[in-house]
Amino acid sequence: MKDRRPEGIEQYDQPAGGWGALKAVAVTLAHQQVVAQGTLTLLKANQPEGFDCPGCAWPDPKHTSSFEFCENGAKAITWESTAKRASPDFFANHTVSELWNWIDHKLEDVGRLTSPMRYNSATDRYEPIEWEEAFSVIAAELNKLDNPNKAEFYTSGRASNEAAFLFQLLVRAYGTNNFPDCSNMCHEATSVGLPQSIGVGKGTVTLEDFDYADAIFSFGHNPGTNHPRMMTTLHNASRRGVPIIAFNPLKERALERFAAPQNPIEMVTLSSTPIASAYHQVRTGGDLAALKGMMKAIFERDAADIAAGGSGVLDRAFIAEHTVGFDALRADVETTSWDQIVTVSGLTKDALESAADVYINAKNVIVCYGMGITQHANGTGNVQQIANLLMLRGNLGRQGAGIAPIRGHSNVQGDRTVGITEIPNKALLDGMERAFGFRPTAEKGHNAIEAIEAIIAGESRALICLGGNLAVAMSDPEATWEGMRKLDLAVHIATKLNRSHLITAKTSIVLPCLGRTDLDTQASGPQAVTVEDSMSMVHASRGFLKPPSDALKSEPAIIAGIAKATLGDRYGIDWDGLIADYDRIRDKIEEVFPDFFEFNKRVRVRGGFRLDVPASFRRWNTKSGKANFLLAPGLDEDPLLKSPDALVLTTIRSHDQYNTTVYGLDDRYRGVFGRRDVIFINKEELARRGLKDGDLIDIRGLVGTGEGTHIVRGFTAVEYNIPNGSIAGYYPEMNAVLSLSHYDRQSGTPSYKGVPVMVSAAMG
Ligand SMILES: Nc1nc2c(c(=O)[nH]1)N[C@H]1C(S)=C(S)[C@@H](COP(=O)(O)OP(=O)(O)OC[C@H]3O[C@@H](n4cnc5c(=O)[nH]c(N)nc54)[C@H](O)[C@@H]3O)O[C@H]1N2
Ligand SMILES: Nc1nc2c(c(=O)[nH]1)N[C@H]1C(S)=C(S)[C@@H](COP(=O)(O)OP(=O)(O)OC[C@H]3O[C@@H](n4cnc5c(=O)[nH]c(N)nc54)[C@H](O)[C@@H]3O)O[C@H]1N2
Ligand SMILES: [Mo]
Repeated sequence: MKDRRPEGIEQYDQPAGGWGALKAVAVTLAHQQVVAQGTLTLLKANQPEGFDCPGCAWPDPKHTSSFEFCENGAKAITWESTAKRASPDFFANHTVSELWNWIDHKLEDVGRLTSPMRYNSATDRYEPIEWEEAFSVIAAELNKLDNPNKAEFYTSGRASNEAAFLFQLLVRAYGTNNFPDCSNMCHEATSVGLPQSIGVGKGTVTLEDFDYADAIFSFGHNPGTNHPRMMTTLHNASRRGVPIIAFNPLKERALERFAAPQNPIEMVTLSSTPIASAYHQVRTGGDLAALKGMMKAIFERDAADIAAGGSGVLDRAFIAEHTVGFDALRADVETTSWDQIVTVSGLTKDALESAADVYINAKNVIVCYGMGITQHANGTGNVQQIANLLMLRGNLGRQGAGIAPIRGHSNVQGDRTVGITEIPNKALLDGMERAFGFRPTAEKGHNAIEAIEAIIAGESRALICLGGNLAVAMSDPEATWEGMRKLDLAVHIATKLNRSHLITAKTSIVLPCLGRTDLDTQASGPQAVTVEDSMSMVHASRGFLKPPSDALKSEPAIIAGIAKATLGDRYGIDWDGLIADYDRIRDKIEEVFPDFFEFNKRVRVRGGFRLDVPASFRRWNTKSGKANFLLAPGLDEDPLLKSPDALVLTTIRSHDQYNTTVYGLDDRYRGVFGRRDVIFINKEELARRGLKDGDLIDIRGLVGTGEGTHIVRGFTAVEYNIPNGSIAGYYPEMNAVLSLSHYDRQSGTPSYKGVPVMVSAAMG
């Protein structure tokens, strides 16, 4: 049986976690040559005196007494603390044209960057440059622009609060709000959708709430791979008998069965705990229909209960006191037919009714969700329907209940909190004026899509990236890369080499920075930075490893260097003073954002502190002063998906990658080994096209003409358990079929998980 499958494709029968996870870590440590130092490093991750793991934004338990084992956290840490180096010698030996042909995995695997480098087009190589010279070249280019809105300033979510705050200070003092950031590609539908619904763009639950939940729903996220520490929470909930209901087109292994590496009995007996009590394989893009189906069933149960003399199943007191818009929502849901709901969601009425029953029978419900919900043309609508579902039974603002968007990058939420936004509100502008004596422009700036559009149009001339790999993370690389090559200035503050650095502009500079695990020493001594997790807990992070090279600077120091060279003494900002002691940066953060009161004091308390999330206390910062039931008319997430031959492609992460960072070519839990050039598709859809398991196929995106060609050729079709109409492939390889024009109009989030495509046998 096994040898009839395509090469590298196997059935994976083990639970997630367990010995497989420990083995994977041992292999990673050895490969990165950090065995002794690495193991020690892992023990300090997410400990009160240690550093914040750069792996994800899942919170730490309050009483971190034991080491929380996490396979993918270990990979993220090891990848950063590697003994390998991308030194000037390396760049002398390889032209940029040569490096361009390397796969993404190999580029980052060269190791940590050790010296500032500038691209020389005559030699086609990156060559060393002194820091001060780099800063003055950047300053000259920025000051050459006749309008500050011609520069784009990208933030990836690993930047600390201190780095992000200084970055926004630099950019606002320079004079623009062009803040494309990774959140625009990620949870922006949350940041835009939830303020309208409940008055705050953040989750309402804390980690402790999971101990009091009576049911947990999981929509479109894959914690076994992307937030492995969440498995401890789900594992404990499952053992308490709490139903966990998953909605996901793919049967993700960790949501099915998980063996906790912390649990000696499960490890020794090779046993595991079932996680999801019900697994609904919703069609890609079918969540809006599934959510409306659940609500429809709830309304039907409610009517039946009242007819039988009961008091109904809704929390009518909550709805009356705390919400507006209930009647309109009910009308919208009741006029949607079961036929439509079943067709679009791909789930039976029975399945949706049983999910509704679990919801109704639980006193306290938490709904968790991830990219399967947000990265759709109606991502904002999806998020708001989740809020509606919770509001029906008052599952907001009380213990054990609430909404839990599971954030991606370890500080993506904090970066937004401290001012990375293209639409500054009055409080932010007032705060900046109070703290720095100047009022920044209020003019709306660019988000990620708008920034790329402006770059392609030739309107934006400079791009400065605080981390990340924007060119690869974005849709439509063909069009994006061509645009970026026309820039006058591209600057990347980075730990490792990636493809974005190889897309050279007239002037291209790579500035190597310290990572989370590295010791950061400034004039006043060793520094700590702070981060905010998915549940609004702010805490300190202190690296302790000897930096990979003496030439490295911290992100705050690099930003200050660019600022001093570019702005001189504009507004009298004491950049050197801020860098000498990060407490001073935190004092400024507190001045701008009063929620950070007594910042330096509170962050020194073990475990840190929680920022105020008004909706957690039933305070609704909305225009109506109440929580709003909001409508998402219709069911079709996207009319573009309607073509009869179209399949809906969703782009997913393997178990061996961190966004565009590809640690290795395996995806253990999905049974894929040594390759990523695969498309998951079911037997029926294969047969319908005269194809079979292992055939080579071409995938053509159906949105957007006149941009890139939107074709990926010669990938291998892998027969997989996935609903009709849905297929899946890996990000970033599949970004080539995506159009830049295909995104959620409300939030700007690209539709990475709902891409209409045609699939056919590979040509030639
Ligand atoms: N190891 C590791 N950790 C990470 C990351 C990483 O790449 N690697 N990335 C970090 C970042 S920035 C982020 S944002 C998070 C991402 O974490 P997740 O939110 O888990 O993101 P994905 O893996 O892209 O997709 C999540 C799930 O959505 C499902 N899905 C796809 N389409 C649909 C749909 O239409 N409906 C539903 N209901 N489900 C769907 C997929 O099958 C997959 O299981 O993880 C963070 N943590
Ligand atoms: N098709 C498709 N596209 C997607 C997604 C998808 O699901 N499908 N997901 C989207 C999502 S959720 C996100 S968040 C984006 C991610 O987009 P980005 O955040 O831009 O990308 P990353 O891959 O996380 O960035 C990796 C690079 O960050 C740099 N780096 C690592 N650590 C540090 C550090 O400490 N400091 C600095 N300065 N640099 C560092 C390294 O050079 C590394 O190469 O991609 C988006 N793109
Ligand atoms: Mo993300």
